[in-house]
Amino acid sequence: MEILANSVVDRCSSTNDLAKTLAEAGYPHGTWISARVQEAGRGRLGRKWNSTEGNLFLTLIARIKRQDLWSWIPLTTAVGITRALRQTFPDLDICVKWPNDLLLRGAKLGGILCEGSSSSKGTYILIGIGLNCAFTPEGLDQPGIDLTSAQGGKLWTADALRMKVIEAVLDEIDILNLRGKSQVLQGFQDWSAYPIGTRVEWGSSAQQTGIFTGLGHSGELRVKIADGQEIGLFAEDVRVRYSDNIR
Ligand code: BT5
Repeated sequence: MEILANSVVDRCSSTNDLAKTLAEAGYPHGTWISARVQEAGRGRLGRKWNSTEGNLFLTLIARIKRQDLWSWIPLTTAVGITRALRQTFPDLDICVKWPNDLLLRGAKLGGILCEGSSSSKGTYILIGIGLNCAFTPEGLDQPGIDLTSAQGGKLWTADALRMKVIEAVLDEIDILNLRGKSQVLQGFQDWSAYPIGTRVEWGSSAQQTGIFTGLGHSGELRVKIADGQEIGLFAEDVRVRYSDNIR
């Protein structure tokens, strides 16, 4: 099947799979592909992404020369989308939950799945974005939310928001490339779902807990653990210890 770059297909397994085909064919930075339905939408660590029609499913190809910036792409994407959504929906207190979640009222509004690869056509990162525009899927194993219901019912579709999201992410990556991490760090500081000083936990054991102290050079979450030592978390699922800490 030929895939038309920068287009919306009716259905596919995952837009990250279609984007991979495009990236392997040499398509440049900024190329995107979106689908109305994903039959095997995925999250991180083998989890599923509910992908029924109405919400946004989108993947962008990023080709970034500076390797030291690659690990910042998930957070840069989250900050860029948050910036755009806050402009469009000034009454909604949309937050970034490190490293890849968009939250609203403590519930999941969107998620980001970045997958990197390298081939004869160069190195690229696939930035997969799922955003609940029109409705919240039923049967999620954690609280979810969508823009339409959060806004009081005026229908917001994927079609209305797709180009805003694409432009916002590409702009934020441009600024990262040109000026470094300061804008992403500022966005994260302003919109993080929990502030520095919050007690967080990760992994399956309640003993894996510490105090969030900031972000490290690679965008990792720095936490101070029981013995006073500071460690970095790179891809763990971090939970806030007390739910009243979440904005
Ligand atoms: C993510 O994973 O949050 C990344 C999701 C990325 C989805 C996009 S859609 C376009 C592109 N193509 C793909 O195949 N994927 C990307 P993670 O942090 O692992 O969160 C997954 C968890 O979120 C699930 O286990 C559920 O608990 C929850 N979840 C699933 N679907 C959801 C939805 N539509 N809204 C809110 N939460 C959801």
